[in-house]
Amino acid sequence: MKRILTGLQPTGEITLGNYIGAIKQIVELQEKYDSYIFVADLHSITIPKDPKILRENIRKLLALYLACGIDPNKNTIFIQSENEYHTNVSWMLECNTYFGELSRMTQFKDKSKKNTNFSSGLFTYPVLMAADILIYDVDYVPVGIDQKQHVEIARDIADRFNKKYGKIFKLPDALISEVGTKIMDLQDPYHKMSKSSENQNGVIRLLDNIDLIRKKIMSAVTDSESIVRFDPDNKPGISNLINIYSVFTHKNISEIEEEFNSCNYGDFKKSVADVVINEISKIQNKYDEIMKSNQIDKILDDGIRKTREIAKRKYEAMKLEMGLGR
Ligand code: ATP
Ligand code: LTN
Repeated sequence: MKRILTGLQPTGEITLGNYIGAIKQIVELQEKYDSYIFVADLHSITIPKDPKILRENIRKLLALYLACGIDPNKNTIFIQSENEYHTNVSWMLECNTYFGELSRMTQFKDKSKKNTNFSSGLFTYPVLMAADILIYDVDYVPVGIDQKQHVEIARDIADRFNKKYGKIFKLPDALISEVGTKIMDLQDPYHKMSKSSENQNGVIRLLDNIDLIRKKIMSAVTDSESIVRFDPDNKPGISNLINIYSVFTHKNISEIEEEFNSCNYGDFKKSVADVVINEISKIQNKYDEIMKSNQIDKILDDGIRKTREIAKRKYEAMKLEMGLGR
């Protein structure tokens, strides 16, 4: 069985973008792959975090994984920092990664621009991500398009390492979902909807109050043409809503354009809000139940036991080939 792995950062409550770009994909893929999903808490501290909030976010994210349909019987679920081999392996890979290639990462360029005093972790972040992936001999890494470059560098690092030290790693491929790959901010449809966005009105969070979700969709930025037509360059707001509607209804773009061809934007937005709310309210109900139960700890104990064993084997194999230790 082919293996997939992905992780989300506990940087805040997850958004509709994360749900569509990452979680929904895993829920489909878990049926036919050996699936690993984790909470990338070590990645989240590349930008300083309040410890108390971080710990709460880790738990919330895990509960949301389950509430969104990630099945613990079909997935190995764990927290990155509980598996110390990830950082060990990351260091060994870092010593086989060039400064130049990390400097070309667009996410690093964007995030470092926002903060002049950024940590070196922000720079080496893709190497830790490569360790997360390469430890498990993963075939595919389901991610949104913004992470594609990081999966590609993981592949380059693996290939270089294999050529230098012998075949230790499997070369992974990114798996990008076709529809709704990039959900845009509702107030600023030129930028992706992001957990850490400053303007709350453009971002739908899975735990937002249902009335607030409707309000955010109804006030999404559109254009003056008043025709529901998919044209991301000229009509990014409406195209984004079409994308969202398409994901939740499984209708394709031309079917949607036809369905709303004589509707105004208000009617279209109402339909978008209805389908989004229908799905999110089910998730919220499950989330409340999960938070009240103690199932998360049991799942994590199983996950860490299994992943530590796998990671230790890879780490030992790397050490041997690299001449480290006795
Ligand atoms: P941050 O604001 O902290 O950078 P983020 O919302 O961009 O967070 P990540 O934790 O970086 O989210 O990403 C988690 C997963 O969700 C990744 O696979 C990423 O590609 C996907 N993702 C994030 N934002 C979107 C989006 N707007 N549309 C589709 N997929 C997304
Ligand atoms: N960098 C990713 C989170 C992440 C990840 C991974 C995704 C860390 N390690 C390994 C896939 C595979 C992000 O910010 N979304």
